[in-house]
Amino acid sequence: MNVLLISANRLKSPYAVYPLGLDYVARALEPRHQVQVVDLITGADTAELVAVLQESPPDIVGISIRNIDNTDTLDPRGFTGQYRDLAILIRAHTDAPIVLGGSGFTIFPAELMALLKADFGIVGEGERLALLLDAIANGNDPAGIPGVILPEQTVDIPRPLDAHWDRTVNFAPAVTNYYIRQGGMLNLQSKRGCPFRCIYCTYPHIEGRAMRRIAPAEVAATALALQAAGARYLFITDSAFNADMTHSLAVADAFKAVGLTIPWGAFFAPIRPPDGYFERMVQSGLTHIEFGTEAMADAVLQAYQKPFRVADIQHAHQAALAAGVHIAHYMLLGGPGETSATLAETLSNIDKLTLTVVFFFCGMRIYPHTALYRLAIEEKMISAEQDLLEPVFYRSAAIDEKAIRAQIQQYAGGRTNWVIGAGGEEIEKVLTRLHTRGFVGPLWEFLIR
Ligand code: B12
Ligand code: SF4
Repeated sequence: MNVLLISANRLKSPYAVYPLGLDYVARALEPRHQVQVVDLITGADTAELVAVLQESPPDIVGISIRNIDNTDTLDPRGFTGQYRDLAILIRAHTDAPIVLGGSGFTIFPAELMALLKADFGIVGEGERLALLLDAIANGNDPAGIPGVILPEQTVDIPRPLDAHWDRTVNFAPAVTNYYIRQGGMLNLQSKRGCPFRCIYCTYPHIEGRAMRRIAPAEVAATALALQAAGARYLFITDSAFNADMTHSLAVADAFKAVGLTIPWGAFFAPIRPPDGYFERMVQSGLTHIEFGTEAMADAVLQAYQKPFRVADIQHAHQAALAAGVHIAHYMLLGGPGETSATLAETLSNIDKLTLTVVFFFCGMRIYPHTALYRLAIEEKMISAEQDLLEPVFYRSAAIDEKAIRAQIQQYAGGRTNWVIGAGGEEIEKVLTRLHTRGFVGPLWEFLIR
């Protein structure tokens, strides 16, 4: 079949993110099917998309839906209207069925199926599209394929793939070169799944709770291929790269063994590392750590069910600092247990962290399939029937978002390394300018104080 895969994400904040998921979907289809990828972030406009639909008419169109909104209460942006318009445009030029997938879709499948009037959806891992195409080609009922959903069907939770998954690194110039020119960042995975149970987090729902690891040599071979293709920086997109200390070290060692020379970064949980952990990471090229810290008051960390406490954060921070890596901490304020006193404790503890940049997100978005969702229903903040595609944020009874922001601003004074939200359009413009001038990576290191 002729398959057209569209990455619908146009968001360039904080920077443009390579649509990694489509590499896996494409690999599961090739060579039995002809796959063409259109990435809307690269500037492909309506006319170009229409030209693709007319010149090589697809038998099926897959739309990858990553972001629903930017989860930023200060500068809220939603994207579902764009996706609906995209589906209308596609429908106007082809009768081919539309299939939806992606991390955003996996959180809100029923809502997006209805909004985009799609024919099929795949929750979780899109490699299963291969099975759906077989069913369509053979006239079989696709309803029983795990993860495949049809319009108005009740949606089950994603079932992780049993099999190994492979990636076609997409070197199509129209896709890859854009990222190579704009900051040089490409991305890769070393495993899927997160075993932790943080109450607000969608990642275990999207990827599963069991960690499914990719052999370190294979991760390193992919990294080397990306470097050879022109990448100047790599981001490992694992939910928490260090959730498996042994595997993450093996991956880092494999990077070194294959002679990877470009820098890389990843999300880390601020849990206590074994001695020498970050040093070995740095020796293999790690330059940026993004800690998902969320709070620095033990009562709140406990309420969020984080797998660490303040002392662990301080320990991990010092260990990373000693290894000479750039450190950012991401905070998620205003969730269950937050009060003015816990916030004061968090701010004062953050203040003791040296040489870092801190991003403050004020307001915890309530997602289905999370403990926070169940709590919000119990507390009658939302109803079980409520549509959460439009963001709803948990409100701590003791402190509201405005008061949280005011308290941070008052404490922060003129600190330039304390950033509220993702930085909005202003940061996006600065990063785009720097990336165009040849700077590589996430660049938040320039804010470190
Ligand atoms: C890594 C990551 C980041 C990194 C990316 C760095 C980089 N260079 O890659 C950074 C930190 C920059 C980032 C930023 C943001 N992120 Co983010 N991020 C992730 C994360 C953890 C992994 C994404 C990923 O690459 N996965 C690996 C690939 C292989 O998987 P995948 O894309 O899901 O694809 C698979 C399936 O979804 C499916 N699939 C994908 N496409 C398609 C298409 C079809 C047709 C089919 C059938 C299947 C299919 O098959 C694929 C293979 O199995 C996800 C959470 C998660 N665990 O998924 C959040 C996530 C995508 N991010 C999210 C958000 C909100 C953001 C930001 C808007 C936050 C902000 N305010 O700044 C920005 C947006 C950035 C941008 N320009 O788009 C949300 C999106 C949901 C929402 N509320 O909208 C997520 C889901 C986290 C969450 N809160 O739940 N992010
Ligand atoms: S460690 Fe990170 S990815 Fe895992 S559940 Fe907690 S917040 Fe989510």
